[in-house]
Amino acid sequence: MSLAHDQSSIRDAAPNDLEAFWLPFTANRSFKKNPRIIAGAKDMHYITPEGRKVMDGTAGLWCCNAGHSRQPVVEAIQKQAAELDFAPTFQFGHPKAFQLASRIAAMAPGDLDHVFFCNSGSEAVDTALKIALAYWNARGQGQKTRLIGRERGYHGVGFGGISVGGIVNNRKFFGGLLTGVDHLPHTYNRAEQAFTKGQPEWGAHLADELERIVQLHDASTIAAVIVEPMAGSTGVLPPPKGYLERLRAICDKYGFLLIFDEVISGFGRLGTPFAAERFGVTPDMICFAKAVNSGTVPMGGVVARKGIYDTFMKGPEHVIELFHGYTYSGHPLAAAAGVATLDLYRDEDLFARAAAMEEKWADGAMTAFKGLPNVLDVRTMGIVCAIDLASRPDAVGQRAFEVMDKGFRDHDVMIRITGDTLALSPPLMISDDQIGELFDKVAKTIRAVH
Ligand code: PXG
Repeated sequence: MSLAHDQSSIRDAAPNDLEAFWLPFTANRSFKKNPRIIAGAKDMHYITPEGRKVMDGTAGLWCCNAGHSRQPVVEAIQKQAAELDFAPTFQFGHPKAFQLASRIAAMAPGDLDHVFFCNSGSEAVDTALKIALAYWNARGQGQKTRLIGRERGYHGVGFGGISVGGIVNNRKFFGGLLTGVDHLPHTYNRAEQAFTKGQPEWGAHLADELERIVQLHDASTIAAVIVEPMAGSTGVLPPPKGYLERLRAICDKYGFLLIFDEVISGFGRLGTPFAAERFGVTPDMICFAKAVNSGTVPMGGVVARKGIYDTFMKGPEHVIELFHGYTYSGHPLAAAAGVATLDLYRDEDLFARAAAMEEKWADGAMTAFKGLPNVLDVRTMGIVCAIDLASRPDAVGQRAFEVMDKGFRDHDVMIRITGDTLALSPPLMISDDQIGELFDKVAKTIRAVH
């Protein structure tokens, strides 16, 4: 291509044309007719191109737990870009990735001591599933290949993640998926659980469905069970009291690896570094992403127990132990942002702060939303709240969509939706007053949509 041609194609490209970008998980045609554009962010707010401040009720997409464009994180990324932009982590290494791995391992419970980096939650899930399969192989039990997920589970959009996931629309258009997958039932029952703060009393027995799956397939074929300790994306489903403990006990009884997908629940969202700690249940692997660096640079990872890592560290020392990894595993910018973000979480004591705010958050949410028109249920856990709205008979999801849209345009608040459920999960730096302001804005918006 000649330079002249090059320049003319640059000139021909219309500035800010919305057509070329195919937006993910978005109604593209509707968006492009009437877009919601964000041009800036600081602390608790997004800023529109016209300079309007919109309160971030969702920490982006459950990412920005430290708040937006925080100075220490910004500076760490700038400094890292100038000092070392990229270095491979295949057969080489750089200090920030080691530093961040050590920090995350120290935060993780028990002997979850080893961190494998990737670039998203989806890759974290695929990585954990592959480690599980390779682990049994390395132990001479290669027949253990079956993976157990859960209905209404969200584990990203890779083929592994949608196979063990349980969201119908994320699965039904994409063919046969992985074979040898089965699913536990989800844990939500409105009649038993509506308007619960924290963990519902009802539902621990649903973990026993794993026993039924064992009867069907035999324990010798099952490699791992993967669940979100608190299902997030599917509408916020806190685990029933005793449920995760039972799941752990059944996995131990039969020798299955238990994987917690903490892509949403990690890094303080539930008031502890990981939800595993809050619930007192230690899995064999934890998937993380998003808030590891407050959403600033794409990063995900898997924390694995020492016994899993050690299983691979055998044989001749020059041979690669796990044939898996991504070009950007432990990318310097993501890792530097991670170290600076973990410093910020520590220095501002943001996880303990979230734990201390939880009661006020839960009480405030119930007061603000229970009894509003069309509200069928309100659930809270940590600094998370879900509000189920009644679906319009002819248009599932439309009422929540209108709340999200109107919230952004008329009430200066960003709300996340899934189906007809609204989800709130603001940055953990939110103040008491801002909690009141957020609930006020959301309640006003719900009232404004019929
Ligand atoms: N696991 C879990 C539990 C997640 O919540 C992923 C894996 C995939 O992460 P990536 O980085 O590949 O997107 C997620 C992502 C929502 C929402 O509105 C949630 C997610 C992503 C987008 C929207 O609830 N979670």
